[in-house]
Amino acid sequence: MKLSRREFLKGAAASTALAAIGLPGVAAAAEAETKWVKGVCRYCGTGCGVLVGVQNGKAVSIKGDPNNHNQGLLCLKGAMLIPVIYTPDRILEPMIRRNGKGSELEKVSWDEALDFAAKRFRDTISEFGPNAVAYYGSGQALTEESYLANKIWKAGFKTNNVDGNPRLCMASAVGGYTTTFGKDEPMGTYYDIDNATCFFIIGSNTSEAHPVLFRRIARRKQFNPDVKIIVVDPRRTNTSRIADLHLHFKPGTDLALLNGMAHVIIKDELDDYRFHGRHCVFKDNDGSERTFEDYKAFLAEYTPERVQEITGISAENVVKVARLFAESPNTLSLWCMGINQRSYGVWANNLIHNLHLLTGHIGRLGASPLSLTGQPNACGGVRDTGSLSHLLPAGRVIANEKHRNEMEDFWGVPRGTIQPTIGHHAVALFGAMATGDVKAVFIHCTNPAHTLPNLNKYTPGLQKAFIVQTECFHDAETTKYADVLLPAAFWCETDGVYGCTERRYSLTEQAVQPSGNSRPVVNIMMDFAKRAGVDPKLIPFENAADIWDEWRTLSNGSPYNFYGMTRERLKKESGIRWPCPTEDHPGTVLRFVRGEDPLVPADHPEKVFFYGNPNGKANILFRPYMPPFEPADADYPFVLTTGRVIDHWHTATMTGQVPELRKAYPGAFVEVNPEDAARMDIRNGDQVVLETRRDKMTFPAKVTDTCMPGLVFCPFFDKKKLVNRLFHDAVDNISKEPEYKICATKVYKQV
Ligand code: MGD
Ligand code: MGD
Ligand code: SF4
Repeated sequence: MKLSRREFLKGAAASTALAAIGLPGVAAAAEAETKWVKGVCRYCGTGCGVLVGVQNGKAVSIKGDPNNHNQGLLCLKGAMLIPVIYTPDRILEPMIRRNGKGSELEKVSWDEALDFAAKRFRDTISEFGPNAVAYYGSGQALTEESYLANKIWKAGFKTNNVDGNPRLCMASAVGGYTTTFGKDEPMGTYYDIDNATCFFIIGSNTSEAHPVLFRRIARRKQFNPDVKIIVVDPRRTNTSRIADLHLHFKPGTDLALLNGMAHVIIKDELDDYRFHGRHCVFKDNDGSERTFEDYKAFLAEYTPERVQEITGISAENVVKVARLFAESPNTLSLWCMGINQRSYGVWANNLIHNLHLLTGHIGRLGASPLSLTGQPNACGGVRDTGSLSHLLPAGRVIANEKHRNEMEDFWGVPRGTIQPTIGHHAVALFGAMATGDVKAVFIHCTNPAHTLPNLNKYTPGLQKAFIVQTECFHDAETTKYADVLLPAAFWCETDGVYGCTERRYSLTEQAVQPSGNSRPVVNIMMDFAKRAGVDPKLIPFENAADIWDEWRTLSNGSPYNFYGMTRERLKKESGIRWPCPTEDHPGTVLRFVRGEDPLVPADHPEKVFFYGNPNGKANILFRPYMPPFEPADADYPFVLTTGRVIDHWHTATMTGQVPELRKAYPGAFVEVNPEDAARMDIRNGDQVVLETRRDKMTFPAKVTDTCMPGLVFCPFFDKKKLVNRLFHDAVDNISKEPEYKICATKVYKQV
């Protein structure tokens, strides 16, 4: 049955309204005895507020928080969180492998496990120096955990080998914001969705990856049919089904399209000369200043016809999309991994910003370049706390001596404690483990044995290095390599802050006691660090609330100021957006805008002030088109792309525990276009081989027009089919984020 777009919109708008029907429900009679505890959904960067229902000390139900931005709504994953807490797969006791890799994990006491782990770290540092140890963290860890780990490793162990999975995810967005605006994090918020008149959705399958936001977009369209939705994606997804214009194009060619749009906008005089003349500086790729005329000359080659040749998008549609973008009263760009996970991901981010700066679609409600964050706390926990190998908290960088000194003074350690050289980024870290340069790693809240690119190359590192891992579920692939496995309290069994896409920080309060012998990770880390020789003065905390207070104080005076968000306030309110410098400040909707953002002086002569750069202006950067690292060729004629499905979270260690979600997607598959399938005599369910330059694997075929001809798609949730074994490990030169979206492959039917 084919649905009309109108019918689809209605369905799309309704499909995520699960909280309203109470899932899983609380019996009406028991409702009165239920205590509701406020928190945030454990899964995606949408950051929906939740209320956890507790009876007799047990979490029994969940519903959307009506006071948070999601207005009481949750998607199916969020609504099904409760059974994940109590799955029999939970790790309930500390364990060690006394006789090395390959031996059995044995249950031991906390003392024995922590002493075993700490001794190995202490011995490694004294024999090989601090850079022989590392921390590999997560955009799903609580803010307090990431801030603490960053401090322990950089100032305590004195190594900058602190990185994590946001490197696989948001690093290109960070690179984009910092190279264009001087500081990371978006200026926009979810209110932009309610005010946009044109959505430019590029490289984001919002309907599956950010379902509650997708519902908000669909509703905006449903009630305002003149609002235009443009989707730029080589796949026909549920997101593209609500689009007025879907550009189904050759993967990896976005840079040409984005430059082509800028070309048309300037040629048709649709640029906002007044805006970019006052607020922007044009810069060549080498950083040198250029003029608007130089920019025009740079764009000259990106004619609609040339863009058509590169991308496969008709010249007519290149003109159409450029005009829609520029002429709409308020254009909102939303993007995610189709842009970030690319060998030129930072450049692609810059080119989206260029379009907003050129047209002046920025600094008003509904007009913004809003990068969608994937994980629930990649923004608040990792980007803002600077828990990556080249960063320090609140927008500081390792390479800047003044920044290092500021942090040394704040943390009370001697000047020179923080190393001046950056540490290993994620992919390089696992390479250094394989060569033996890094010998002991603390892995927290991430599953790299499943999610790193080119797995055959990097699992030897996990096999060789000493691994201390905090986890909740035995199912995680990385536990196979753990020498010490530490059971972590899960989600509402502990308390901490998550910061989502829109600079909003929300607190999850502890609702129930940790299962079995699991413990809050901040306590595990502090105990471990002290045993491993870190000066206890560096860790003067009792709990997460103390750590939050230190971090909040540190943010004061910085461009990430959230000093006004006390723990008490976060308990009362359902999320606050920074900047929020004082306890009576309501938080900021429009960043960089006078009268809205408290960091813009009230008497500043300009309405918009990009204070992230010293000159107060944003950069319009000249970024030429570059092809992906491994395009299809005569030997490997298909492009393989990977990504998500709505019902599973990453490696399915959590969603896989819920029968309803598991049944929706029991295993991985490969999507093949009907034309390609007919040529190769492939039918639904046939076993199809994907063979790349790294490895080959078989998957059941799903014949569907989702992919354009020449493209195949595999989800990566299935640990029985580790599709990342097929992928290369090329990374973006600036952000070091891997290109998970494009690799060349052969496709054939298994005989
Ligand atoms: P993906 O499926 O990775 O999801 O959210 P998304 O980025 O929206 O890929 C996005 C889209 O990029 C796909 O539709 C793909 O076809 C398209 N794409 C591929 N190549 C190109 C290209 O060259 N150009 C363009 N323009 N598009 C391309 C990711 C986000 O989701 C993240 S980062 C995380 S961490 C969360 N994970 C997650 C999850 O695991 N499951 C679910 N259900 N939701 C999640 N939400 C978050
Ligand atoms: P997750 O399944 O989210 O995947 O990669 P990972 O972070 O490796 O891993 C989280 C782990 O933490 C799980 O093992 C979970 O059981 C555990 N966990 C859950 N809750 C807790 C807790 O409270 N405490 C502790 N200690 N542990 C907990 C995600 C990564 O994958 C990301 S973010 C991206 S964007 C990349 N996307 C991507 C892609 O698009 N394609 C391909 N092919 N690969 C990709 N890999 C990357
Ligand atoms: Fe959770 Fe994301 Fe679903 Fe909201 S949209 S309920 S944050 S998974």
